[in-house]
Amino acid sequence: MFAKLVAVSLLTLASSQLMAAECKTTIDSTDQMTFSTKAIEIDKSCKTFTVELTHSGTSQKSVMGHNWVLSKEADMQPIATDGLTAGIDKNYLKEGDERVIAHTKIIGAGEKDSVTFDVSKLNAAEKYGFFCSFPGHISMMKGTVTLK
Ligand SMILES: [Cu+2]
Repeated sequence: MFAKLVAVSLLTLASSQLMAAECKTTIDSTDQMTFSTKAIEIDKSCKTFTVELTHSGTSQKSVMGHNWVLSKEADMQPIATDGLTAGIDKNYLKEGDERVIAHTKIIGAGEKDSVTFDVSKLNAAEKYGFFCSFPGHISMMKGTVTLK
């Protein structure tokens, strides 16, 4: 009887923690070639995670466009390099690049886009990062993604 009560209250606790986890975040990008955050933490209890990208600048996307791309940390620069020639219509990403875990489209001032991905694609032992693949932006526009 006691054990059953404990099990029930543990279940209740677990589900309230699930509900408490924030499984989405909003990131702003600017005319100064910056993201509003350098680090994203994803709670392991999230089944999916959503990133909404906004652009608070005044430049159109052909001039100062930004996207949000998620990959393993080691794949970030190679993905950006391979995306250089893809063009803005392909979001400066090589078509079918399997190293890309998730990405938004390239947006300009006043626009927004969001992407939702399965958290099960991430492994706690691996290092992940995010960046903008617009040519030249990865040097300033990047950060870490941690599963915790
Ligand atoms: Cu950018």
